[in-house]
Amino acid sequence: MVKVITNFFKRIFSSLFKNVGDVKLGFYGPPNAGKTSLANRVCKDFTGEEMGNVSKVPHETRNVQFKEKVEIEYKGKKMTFKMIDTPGIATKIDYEDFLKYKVNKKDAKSRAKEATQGIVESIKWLDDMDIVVIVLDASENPYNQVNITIIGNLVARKIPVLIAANKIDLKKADMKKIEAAFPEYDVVGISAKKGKNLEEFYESVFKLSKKIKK
Ligand SMILES: Nc1nc2c(ncn2[C@@H]2O[C@H](COP(=O)(O)OP(=O)(O)OP(=O)(O)O)[C@@H](O)[C@H]2O)c(=O)[nH]1
Ligand SMILES: [Mg+2]
Repeated sequence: MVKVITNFFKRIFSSLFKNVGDVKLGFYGPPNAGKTSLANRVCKDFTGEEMGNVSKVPHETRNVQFKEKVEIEYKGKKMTFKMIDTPGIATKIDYEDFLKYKVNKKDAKSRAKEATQGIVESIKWLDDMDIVVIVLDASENPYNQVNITIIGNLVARKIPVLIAANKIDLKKADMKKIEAAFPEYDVVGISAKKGKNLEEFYESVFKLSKKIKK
């Protein structure tokens, strides 16, 4: 009987507060930007485990992958996240692009097919996110259809967005250009690979979590 009553109150409580429980943190962005590298870095820091494979070949992540109960600590404060690493979103996938990475034709074709399905999956999961980190390569031109489409989708769904300008260790990285492209969003420059500026990243994620619509 006690259990029935507890469950009843739990149900009422969670229907009142949609975001009760762990914060669903999605990593979105174009292929090869470093989403998995960043997700791995965060996971490794706080759980000791990694999330998935990293590769210089684009579309390495072709299925949405999850890590539950990642407790991030920043300046003595703790928050628990469900992390979601997603396949890179692209407007065009051509199997021939994989051939230059010494992927054989058959594998390149199946990689292209899986990558296309992966994009559909990424978009499908968007609705489920509480907050989203858009991971961009800071050495590349930020003005492109993919970035604009992802941000537009998030704004329409009122999902708080943080832009992580990754690969700031590269000479070509241009933070000013990224900031100028997205003046109305928080932009944090990081290097997932070298572990640069992660503290600032965690601070921004905590700040972002306060913006979740109840
Ligand atoms: N120089 C540099 N390279 C990085 C950094 N972060 C990731 N990389 C490299 O960028 C490539 C792509 O990294 P991933 O983490 O697989 O990128 P992703 O966004 O998950 O890519 P998809 O799964 O294909 O969408 C790899 O070769 C990484 O080693 C960084 O901070 N600096
Ligand atoms: Mg990936």
